[in-house]
Amino acid sequence: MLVNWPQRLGPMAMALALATAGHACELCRQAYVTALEAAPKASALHPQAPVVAYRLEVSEKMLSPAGQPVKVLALNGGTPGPVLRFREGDVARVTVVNSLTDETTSIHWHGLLVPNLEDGVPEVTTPLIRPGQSRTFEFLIRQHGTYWYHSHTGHQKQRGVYGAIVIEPKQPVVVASHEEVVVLSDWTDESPMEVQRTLLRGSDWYAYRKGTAQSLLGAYQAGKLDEYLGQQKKLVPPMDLSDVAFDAFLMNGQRRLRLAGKPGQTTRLRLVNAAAATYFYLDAATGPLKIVSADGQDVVPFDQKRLLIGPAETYDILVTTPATGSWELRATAQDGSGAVSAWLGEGPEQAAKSPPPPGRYGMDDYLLSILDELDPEPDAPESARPLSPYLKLRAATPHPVAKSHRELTLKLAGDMIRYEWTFDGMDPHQAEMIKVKEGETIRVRLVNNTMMHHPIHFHGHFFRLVDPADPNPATSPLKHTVDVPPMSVRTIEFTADEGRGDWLLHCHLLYHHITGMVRTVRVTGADGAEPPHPAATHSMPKTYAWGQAALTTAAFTGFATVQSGRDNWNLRWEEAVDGDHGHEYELGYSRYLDTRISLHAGYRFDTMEGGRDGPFVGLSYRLPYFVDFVLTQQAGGETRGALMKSLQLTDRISLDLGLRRGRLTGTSGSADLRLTLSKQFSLTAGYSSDFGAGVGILTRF
Ligand SMILES: [Cu+2]
Repeated sequence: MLVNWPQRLGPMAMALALATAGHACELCRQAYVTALEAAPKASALHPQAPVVAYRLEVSEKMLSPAGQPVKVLALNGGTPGPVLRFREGDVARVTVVNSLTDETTSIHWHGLLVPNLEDGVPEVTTPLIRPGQSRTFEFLIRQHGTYWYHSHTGHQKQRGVYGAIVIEPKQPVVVASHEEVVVLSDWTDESPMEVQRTLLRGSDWYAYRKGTAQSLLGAYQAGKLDEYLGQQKKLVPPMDLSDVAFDAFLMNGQRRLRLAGKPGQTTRLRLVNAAAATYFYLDAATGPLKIVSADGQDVVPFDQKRLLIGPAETYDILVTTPATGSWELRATAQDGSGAVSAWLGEGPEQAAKSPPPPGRYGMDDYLLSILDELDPEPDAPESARPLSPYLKLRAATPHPVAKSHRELTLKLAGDMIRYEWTFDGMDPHQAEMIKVKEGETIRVRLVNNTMMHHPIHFHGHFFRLVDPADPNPATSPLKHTVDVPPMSVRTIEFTADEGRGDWLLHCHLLYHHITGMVRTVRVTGADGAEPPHPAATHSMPKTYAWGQAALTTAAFTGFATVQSGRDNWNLRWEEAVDGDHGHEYELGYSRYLDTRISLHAGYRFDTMEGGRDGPFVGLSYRLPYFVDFVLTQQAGGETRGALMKSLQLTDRISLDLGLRRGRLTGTSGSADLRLTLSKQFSLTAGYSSDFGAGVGILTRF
């Protein structure tokens, strides 16, 4: 039927029909949003409820989070933004003012139960807030506890747009005489776009800077050479607790925080992990932490010596300040790269402990320890580097448990080499959204097939953390964010009872979210009725460019690429310095298919021995030990195979090897040693059969 359309309608009519269909769809999306906007707001629906209003202005400001003045995105002039305080039953009215000159912004209310339109995900649920514009959010406060808000636009959360939300219960419950809000975050003086670019280009720079880079020598010295080589053989990337090297870790925007804590006083600490990419271990000098709430939900109080708090999670803990002294509450980054502390009380300082540093090698041991902890022996002691204390979390009041559910599995997938993170290996632009009928209960198995932790957040709902062996599911914890440890599974269950619309499910590590670890859950009517338009994709910056050039006494070589999703546009060149040996330039396109295969096409200009100009097609295939094999066929009869391998000898020294054989151009090879000097520069020395021996400098741009 469809095949016959063009003949019937003619190409012009066909084009018009398609254009109109697309346009109509955009129009119906606008009509849908307009209707939502026109519907009565919370203050009209609940006229008796007190309205608590705030104004949040997003603007650019020079601040010094890590000591040096740098541009920060501030909220009302600072970061974090003000603590928004409400009482259960209030109507929140928050006006977000965008005072940025050339960027849109957004605010998402993390963990709050709000109508879909108020959820704050730009374009998916809520219109953009353009420069100079403002938007007023309104929603009824239907819960209590510690939550937070943050921008859901690009990298703005990393740049400072976040703050805490504190909601008192309807009937005040005093569990502590005093309370403090502590917002944890990570800060980098680099622009987060530059961080993302550094991660995408596959640079080891951050690992090197943190002293966590892996190398042949390091593995040998640690007695883990067999394991290291075994992983290289199986194409398992090096273990990595975190991707980025940060310049500072902060509490309430400060590198050292002093909290009021009178001797003998018990303080309720409302902890929010607003970091873009950091898990923290919390230790208190006063002893075990008494946890009373997790993700805003009251839990049966329990003691935890050391608390792992993932990005986007919140915990409320009770700490009693002893009679004398100043007591440290220390948050140590999970990768051991730094810490930040708050001090309670006055007098001689009592330091908290830090967790033992993570092993740089020994991934097998680490994975075994995770499995042990997920399924612990009775009375097993708390690990020195514990997982999140989910096994100890019990809801303070029972909640209903659905009698039946539909089950689905999402695989948390990652390609460390390309730095691409997904659910099920699928680009969010192509992946089908998950459709759930209103009232339906869905159980999602989050299967982490990667070597990293991922904090998975679901918008607008609480989910139940499912433990099939739990005899009392009615008190299983309710959360909005769950840490899924490496190579393990967490199961969550939610009922779609927070209204129709598109709700995001995503990894809260910002740099993962941006590469594509995100999925839309569409809650349809109970009969499956949907809005008349497709879900908008949560668009995040996805085009980045980078390159590298080496100038030695023998040759000028390098490459540059523009990457957008799985597409790359590439330029590659090599040219002898003396001009006698000719040059070879390639201009091309490549498409990344999966971890092992990419396809190439382009044009080659080759004046070296046996070379010629002409178009080529080819593919590259990744062999065990991360050896790349590239096969190209050029017009004019040149068939070429090349093998490439980069060996990390020590933290700073790598050896790049290349071997190439062409039907017309013969065999050539090269070996180059590189010594890392800085993020941009390396020294290089090597030999190539085409250009001879040379020393020089390599720059990454
Ligand atoms: Cu992730």
